[in-house]
Amino acid sequence: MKIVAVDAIPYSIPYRKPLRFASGEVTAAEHVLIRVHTDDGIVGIADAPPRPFTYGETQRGIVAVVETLFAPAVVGLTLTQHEVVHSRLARTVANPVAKAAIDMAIWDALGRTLDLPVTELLGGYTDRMRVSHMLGFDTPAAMVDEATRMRSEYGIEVFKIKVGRRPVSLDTAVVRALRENLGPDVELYVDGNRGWTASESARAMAEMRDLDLSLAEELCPADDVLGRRWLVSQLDVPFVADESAVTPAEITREVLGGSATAVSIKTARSGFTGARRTHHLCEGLGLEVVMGNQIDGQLGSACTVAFGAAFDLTSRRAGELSNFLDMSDDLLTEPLEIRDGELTVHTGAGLGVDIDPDQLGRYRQDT
Ligand code: MUC
Ligand code: MG
Repeated sequence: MKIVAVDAIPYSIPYRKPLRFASGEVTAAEHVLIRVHTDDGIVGIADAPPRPFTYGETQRGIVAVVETLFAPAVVGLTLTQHEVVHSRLARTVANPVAKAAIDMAIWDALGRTLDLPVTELLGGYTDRMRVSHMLGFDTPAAMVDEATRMRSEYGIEVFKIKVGRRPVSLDTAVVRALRENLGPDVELYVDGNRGWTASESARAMAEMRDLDLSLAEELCPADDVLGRRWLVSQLDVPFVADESAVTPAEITREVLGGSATAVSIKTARSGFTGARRTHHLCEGLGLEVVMGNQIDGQLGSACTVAFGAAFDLTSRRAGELSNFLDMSDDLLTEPLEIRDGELTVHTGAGLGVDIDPDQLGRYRQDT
């Protein structure tokens, strides 16, 4: 049960179709595979997807910080010392994605050691989640086509629409076209990645009042403190804090300050230990929660569904679990499958998924 080594392996897999949004775009999954080795010969895995435009972490930076700082901090600990790992890594204020992947690979190694699924160790509430698909910037017709295909091929009935462009009518036209073409029964919500000002957001939300949106996420920057409070106070849907509130302390500040009324939990930047803290805080505060997507591949999505399915609160809403469908390939031996709009947690030990060594050999960038 003792950690003896941590590897950080950079790899790159192209996207079939780039994902564009107000704060950036992703054309390839340039991620880092984290492997935690134990003295029993167990190997736990997790994925670190750098999002430089949001948190400043890069692929090379993640490899470097894991090798020089975080691996030495956890080697020698046992797999059950989640709180020691958390406190040692938390000395570093930034690098949420690198820290999260180490935490989740340790949980995977623990599950494999005990021959139990991580989702059961975390909470074991259910075995599946409904899926929400994230639609990146495009024309109204292309976004309607994509949503229609996701609905007919995978049964997905929930869509998060990226907004935050100027003029706001570029986006409001998309949302209107989606509602008109998909009908009243699909769930639609919007995510601005801080692209609009508070007043542009207010204008756009007023223009879309008849479109039955269920949530609005990060429409304007949290640092526009009074503007955002003013915006949130006039909305009739929950306002989701995503990149503005990563830690429990940030969530507390945003919510008590009136700048958010719901929270996106992303295992890719919180790990399981941090996400569990966030879940408990949200439950205590009575906040709605969305399991978010950090533009994850299949390994990252396996982590999100393992955590989301573990609790009542996190499994109520559809989780953002489908962006791996836009990748040209992936690393797992058995692909994740979305059926009838749901993703089921793999039932094996740990995360229940394994890396295909040939696939890793093909896409890794360090050999
Ligand atoms: C999201 O919900 O914002 C886009 C940028 C990022 O960090 O995550 C994605 C999705
Ligand atoms: Mg977001």
